[in-house]
Amino acid sequence: MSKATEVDRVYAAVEKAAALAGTVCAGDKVRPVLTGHQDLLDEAVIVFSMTASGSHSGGLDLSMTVPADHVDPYSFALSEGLIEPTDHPVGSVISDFQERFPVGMYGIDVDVAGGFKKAYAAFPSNDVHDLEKLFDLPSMPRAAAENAELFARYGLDRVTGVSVDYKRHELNLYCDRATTAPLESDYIQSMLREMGLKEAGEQGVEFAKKSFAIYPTLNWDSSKIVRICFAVITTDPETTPTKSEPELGQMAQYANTAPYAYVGERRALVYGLALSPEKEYYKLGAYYQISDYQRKLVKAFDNLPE
Ligand code: GPP
Ligand code: MG
Repeated sequence: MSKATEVDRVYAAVEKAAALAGTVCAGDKVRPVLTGHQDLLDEAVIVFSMTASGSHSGGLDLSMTVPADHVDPYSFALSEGLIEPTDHPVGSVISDFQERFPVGMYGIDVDVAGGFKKAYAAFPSNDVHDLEKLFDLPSMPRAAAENAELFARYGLDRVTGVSVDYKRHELNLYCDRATTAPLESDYIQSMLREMGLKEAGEQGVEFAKKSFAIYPTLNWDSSKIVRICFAVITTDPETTPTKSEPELGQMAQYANTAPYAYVGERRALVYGLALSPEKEYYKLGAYYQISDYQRKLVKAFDNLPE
């Protein structure tokens, strides 16, 4: 397929996912990102993630992987005028990371209605890093080091990478589980309590037990943990973190109809249960394109005993 056709192919899928998620897709925000990465579109891992929301659409994000030898997503966004330069440390995380660590992969994230939103930087996959190493980055929120002991006690001290949200001024620490063994209910609830976050309901706990990744969100304003997300990877559209409507219905429709490009296989889905001090909400990402890495994860985690 020609490069222009590749952009149109992915853009059409983004529009379809946006309509399903009940949000608009702004061509002038999404197309520059696709065009700027057009050579990568056939190979990239691409996810369309919706946020389930009580009253209205919580929006849709497009995320795609960007190889480490490509211009990083933050530099790309600056050079394309998709974001303004800033003095806030949020603007230095990716360059601090690059200066000190090998990069396995970047990721770029666009709110399809609002524009460029996040950059991801991941360590090489055979090189999961101790959280401690990140404390040396001058741009790290102090909340990372201040919660180090707590993170270590709950096994959240080995990170695969970080994401930086330039709109919300937040940083996520992605912690993959080293095992597929289900988490214990007590572990989940006491972690939430100690972090000052809302405790999960019964359905939420059952869901969180099957997490393949857990990621806390920090900001630069306080040492408190902003929220945590339990993520479950599956091909089963019934694996929902809630039974409440209308979120359940929104997620079921999305899980069963979101566009995806790997014909003949089941759709790979990542459900998220996010808990802040006051509220819980749900996310659902449908992989539009996957790699063998996601296939392996799905296989490992989908076959967990109930
Ligand atoms: C998790 O963050 C999303 C990803 C890891 C998508 C990455 C996929 C790529 C193909 C790069 P989130 O969106 O749940 O976090 P938050 O809502 O805190 O921004
Ligand atoms: Mg997202």
